[in-house]
Amino acid sequence: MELKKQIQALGEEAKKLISEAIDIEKLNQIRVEFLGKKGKLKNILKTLGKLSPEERKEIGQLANKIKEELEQLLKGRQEELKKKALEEELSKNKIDITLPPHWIEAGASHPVISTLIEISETFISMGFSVAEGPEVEKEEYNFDMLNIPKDHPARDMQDTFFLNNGDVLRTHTSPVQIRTMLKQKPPIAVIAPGRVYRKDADPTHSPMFHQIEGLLVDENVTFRDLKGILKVFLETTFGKDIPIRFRPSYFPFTEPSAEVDIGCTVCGGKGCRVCKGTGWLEILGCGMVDPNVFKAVDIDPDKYTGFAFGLGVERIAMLKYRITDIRLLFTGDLRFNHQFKGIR
Ligand code: 2NM
Repeated sequence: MELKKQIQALGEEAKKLISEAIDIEKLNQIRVEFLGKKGKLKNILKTLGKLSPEERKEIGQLANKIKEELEQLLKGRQEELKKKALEEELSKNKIDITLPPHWIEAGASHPVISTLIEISETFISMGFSVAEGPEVEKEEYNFDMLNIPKDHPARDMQDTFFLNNGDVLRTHTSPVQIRTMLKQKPPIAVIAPGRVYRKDADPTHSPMFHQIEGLLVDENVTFRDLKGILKVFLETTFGKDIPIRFRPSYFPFTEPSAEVDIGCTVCGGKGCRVCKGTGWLEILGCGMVDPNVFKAVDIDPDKYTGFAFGLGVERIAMLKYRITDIRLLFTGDLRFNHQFKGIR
C-alpha cells in the first residue's frame, strides 16, 4: 500500500533528523515540519478520506503509532541535548575548590577605643547617660565656669592650645559637664567621653588623648556615693580583688578633691618600674563639685550637691594591655591594631 510506505518513510526520515539534531531549536523545527498542524504527517492523513474504512483504520493506527514514536524520540533527544548543554556550561566554568581564598582581613578596634567603650558601658549600666560637646571650646566653659580664674596657676598647669580667636582646644571634657548643667537641672548623671588636647609629648603624654569625666548631681549626694560608684567601675575594669585607695588632692572645680590609686597591676603591690616602687598606680581624679561651679551654671548649692571624676583612657588602656610607650597608640600602624583583634 502506497500510503503506508509513505508514512513509514516519513517516520524514518524524521527519526534520522531527530538523532542528528544538534540543538533544541533544530528539534522544534523538526517537530513543526513533521507533527505540526500543517506538517507532513497531517498532509498525508488528509488523503485518508478516499480510503475504505478498514484501510482508514489501519493507516490511522500506523500514523498514530509513528506520531507517538516521534514525540517520544523528540522528548528523549531534547533531554539529551539539555544535559549536554549543562555539562558544557559546567566544564567551561569549572570552579577549583582547592584554590586558596582571597584573604580579607577582619578589622580590629583600637585598644583606646575598646577601653573607652568598655568604661562607658560600665557607667551606662549604673544609669549614667553619655554627653558630648565640641572639641573647640570657649575659654569660659573650659576654665572660667570651672572655678579656674584667669590668674589661677591651674591655667599654667594645663598647657593649652589657643586659637587665634581666643577659643581653645578643650583641655578636659569638663566643659561638656558645664554645658549639661546649663541646659539640664538635677537630677543629673552623665559621663563625657572624648578627645582632649594639651601641649605635652613624652612616653606617657600625648598632645591629644581621651578622657572620660563623670558628673552626678542631686539632693543629698555624698562622697560615699562617689566611692561606691568608683569602686564598681574599678572592680569591673581591673577585677573584683583590685586594691583601691583615696588620697586627698586638689582641683579648682571640686572640694574636697581626691586622687584614686589602685594596687600596681604589674607587680601586685611589691614595687616595680611601672609603679616607681610605690606599689600603687594613679588612676583618676575626683571630688565633690565646688559650690562656685554650681553658681556659675545657676544650680543652687544649698539645695544640691554632686560628685565628679575624670580619667585618662590611654593610661587605663596602657595598664590593661601592658603598653609602656603612649606613642605606640598613635602610630596609625594597622599591625598594632591587629594585635588587639578580638578584645571586644
Ligand atoms: C577631674 C577631677 C575632678 C570634673 C569636674 C567637673 C564639673 F564640670 F562638674 F565641675 N567635671 N569633671 C572633675 C573633677 C574632673 O578630672 C581629673
